This record gives sequence, structure tokens and C-alpha cells, in this order.
Amino acid sequence: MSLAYIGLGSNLSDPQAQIVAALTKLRSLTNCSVEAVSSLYFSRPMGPQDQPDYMNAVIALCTELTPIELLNQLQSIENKAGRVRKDNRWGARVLDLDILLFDNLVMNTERLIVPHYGLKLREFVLLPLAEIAPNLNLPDGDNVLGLANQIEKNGLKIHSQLS
Ligand code: 5RU
Ligand code: CA
Ligand code: CA
Repeated sequence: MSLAYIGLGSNLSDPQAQIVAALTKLRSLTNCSVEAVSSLYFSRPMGPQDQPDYMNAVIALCTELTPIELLNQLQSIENKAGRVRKDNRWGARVLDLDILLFDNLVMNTERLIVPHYGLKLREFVLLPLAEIAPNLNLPDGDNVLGLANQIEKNGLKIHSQLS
């Protein structure tokens, strides 16, 4: 069994409903169990600014899938939510599911980079992660709560609980 941390994001087509629906689908994945769920956060767009505000959350998922099998499942959920990959990289999306961490694994392949390359730079990842795993250390030894306490909040706020 492995423990993966997954980032959820949406800024189109009722973001809150998208995140809640994605959580339901993640709970129903076979050989997976959702171990922890952060609050739902309201966040300003990072990267391109000409897009709606986001909702973001992070969950801990206990799984017997390999990292690539998990990625395939996440992309299938994104696609079923109606995600269309346009040429505007980093533009608005109905659902984005990212593998943030997978045990203490470090991997860098064409399809998958773990830990997620943006993990330490994004308040909408670090704060929800620190909410559910403050004592967690990254593969490089950095502590999640320490990183979260140092990052600029950029207007990030808790929107609601996700049960
Ligand atoms: C550049 C910098 C590009 C940071 C990206 C999200 C980035 C976002 C999200 C919020 C993107 C990738 N902003 N911007 N939440 N994704 N708040 O999930 F994150 S595009
Ligand atoms: Ca992302
Ligand atoms: Ca992604």
C-alpha cells in the first residue's frame, strides 16, 4: 500500500460541484481509500491571470495502484468531467487532479514528475496539504508546515468543509 497526496482544482462549470463530484469518484476507485480531505479553498489564479478564481483542495489517498496507474485513473476522471485540453497552457479548466506526492518517491519521466514541480511554490497546494499533513516531510526533507508558514497567501481563504 502507498500513500499519495492529490491536488484538486477547478475554475469552470461550478468549481465546488466539480470538486465534490471528483471526490466521490476518487472514493469509489477500487483498491484506493481516501484517508484525509482538506477544506475547500478559494484561490486567486496563479500563472495566467485572465481566468476565473479557483477552488482547490488536497486529499490523502491510500492506494495499491502504481503511480502511472493512478495517473491514468486521475486523467480518466478529468476527461469524464469534460476537460478539454486547449492550446492555452495553464488556462481555465473544469477539473485538474495532480499527484503531489507518492510515498517518498522521486520520479521524473515524460508523463509524470513526482513530487509535483509546483508543490513548494503554490499556496493553494501547501496550505491544504499542511491542514491534513502538517508533520509530513518531502523527499528532500523539507517540512510541509514549515513551507506553508513561509509562503505568500495571495488571498487564499477557506471556503467550506468537504466532509
Ligand atoms: C504558473 C504558476 C502556472 C502557478 C500554474 C491553478 C500555476 C492556478 C490552480 C490557482 C493554475 C498552473 N491557480 N493556476 N489554482 N492552476 N489558484 O489550481 F499553478 S495553472
Ligand atoms: Ca495543477
Ligand atoms: Ca494537472
